[in-house]
Amino acid sequence: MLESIANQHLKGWLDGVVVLLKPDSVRLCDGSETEKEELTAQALKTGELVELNQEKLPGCYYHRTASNDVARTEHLTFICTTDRQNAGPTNNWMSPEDAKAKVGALFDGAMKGRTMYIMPYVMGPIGSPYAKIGVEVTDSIYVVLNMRIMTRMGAKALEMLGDSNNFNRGMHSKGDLSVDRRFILHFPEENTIWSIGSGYGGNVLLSKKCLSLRIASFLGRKEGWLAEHMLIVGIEDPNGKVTYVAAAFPSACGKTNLAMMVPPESMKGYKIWTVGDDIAWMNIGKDGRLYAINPENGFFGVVPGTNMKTNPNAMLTMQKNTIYTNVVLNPEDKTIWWEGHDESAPEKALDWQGNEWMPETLDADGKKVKGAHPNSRFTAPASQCPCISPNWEAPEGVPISAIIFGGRRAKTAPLVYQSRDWQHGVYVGATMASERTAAQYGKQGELRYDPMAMLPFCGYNMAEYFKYWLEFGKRMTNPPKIFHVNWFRQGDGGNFLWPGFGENLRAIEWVVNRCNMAADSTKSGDNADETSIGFVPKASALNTSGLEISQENLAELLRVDKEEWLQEVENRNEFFKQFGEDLPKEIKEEQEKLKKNLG
Ligand code: SAT
Ligand code: MN
Repeated sequence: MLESIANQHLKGWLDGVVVLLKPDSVRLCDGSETEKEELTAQALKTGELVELNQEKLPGCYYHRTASNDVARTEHLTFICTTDRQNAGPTNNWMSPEDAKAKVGALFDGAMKGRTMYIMPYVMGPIGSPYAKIGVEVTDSIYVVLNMRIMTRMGAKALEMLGDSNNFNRGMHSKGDLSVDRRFILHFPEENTIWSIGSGYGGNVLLSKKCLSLRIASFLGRKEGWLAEHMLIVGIEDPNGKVTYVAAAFPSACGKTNLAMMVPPESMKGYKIWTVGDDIAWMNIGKDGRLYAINPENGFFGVVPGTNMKTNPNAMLTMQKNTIYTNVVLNPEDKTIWWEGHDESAPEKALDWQGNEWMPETLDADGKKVKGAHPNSRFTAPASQCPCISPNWEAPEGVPISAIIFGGRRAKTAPLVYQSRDWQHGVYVGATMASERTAAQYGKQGELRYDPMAMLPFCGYNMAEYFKYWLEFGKRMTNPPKIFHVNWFRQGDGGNFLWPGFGENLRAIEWVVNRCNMAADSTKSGDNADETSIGFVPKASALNTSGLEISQENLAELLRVDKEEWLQEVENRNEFFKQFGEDLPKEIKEEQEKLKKNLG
């Protein structure tokens, strides 16, 4: 089998992998339809997949993970750099030697009695100068079928690789699916990933968080580009002008919804074009602007809460050729359901663990048992999205006019504001946070800082990452403007002040106007006020036509409260302490400036 592989670097690596993993057989995936049908048939036979109703959901299948294996396991995720310092205070670290000894022993013979699938894949549009190649081996058909959707997988990747040695080496085995023997290891210096003991998306689709963020952020710094946890979206105004923005949010802040947003009725003529919903690779173009590609080929999105009101485009994307993981299965007519679905729950079904479930099922505490796991997912081809951008596969990417950072903050952060310049913008990204309210789990007001939404995904020392961002800005003659948004500000009674969803386009419209204004947008102009935290829209500059919102609520949404912000500065100080002397002086400068501005 391996004899057919012409690339000697690849063959050499695979020879070693086979000796270690000892699979019964080996299959090189070509990405063809025939291969998909064969593997699907096998997975149906073993129960790894369940065929869904092919009339209602053509090409759709259902999968359940082990019940201890339903999300990324950050505490079992390691950055294995030679020098511990290079992983930084926010990552788990193991030395490459220790990691290979310890986890190599788990890989030894892990594929006995199993088939090893070899998947060459491309991240980024085929032929793009910014695309990267990876090869993942796995013993899971579910992983192969997901990777077919999430990446450009198969013969075309081998073709693009040619005889180059420049590819990511990814080794995955389900192992015995025990949490005690689960590890997700990154060796950035060797462009290598090892993952064992899991069958869940982010741990095993090595193209996604492992390669496209952790390894790519490391490579990006070395090679002069950015790998970011950002959606990419084009906003077409009524004149047909399209402005592209990239946006980073921590989880549960509506990234996929924003990427596929439907403009409100009253904003006629606006169109939203999705380029990506999770990851952006960004390079500086010849014109000194920043260009973004979406390295992925599909969406791996959260399902609960998705319906025709919250995200019709996501709903339409997942009507065919989709793999559903850990939702409710109606065994009668082979359809699926989840909490927040448009239709009412089936009267009797199987929950995400395969147990009999009814909508009224209560747990020991008398609470309703959820049928779908809160982190249940759909995997669907990006090309099926009704609002996919005609430029989503442009080899050079799309030009980014604005970078938007966002968090979930009940107080403090206004609906939208603009940083004064790149350095201030990096500070705004570095101090991104989400706050819990009493209605949610955790302590009220408890803040979790998540710089650029990259805390779990930065493949090197985060203090160095801040430095790299600061320096990167100086290389662009025409850098994007940097903004911050908060859709979640609350009034004193705990009510949301902003309606969210499609109406968020009103804040985005202000962002776009700030980017495209003829006057110098490093000044306040007539659509913004300069405040201690940056430029905040004048209430009159936000388009509120067709929106029911009181002047008081609007004023509250845009208010910068001195006391809240002084407290915020204190909290940021606490968070930054872990970086010690490594924290760039520019970040300290911005922190001091903010404090001074607040008086
Ligand atoms: O499972 S993934 O890590 O890919 C999804 C997510 O958490 O964003
Ligand atoms: Mn993500």
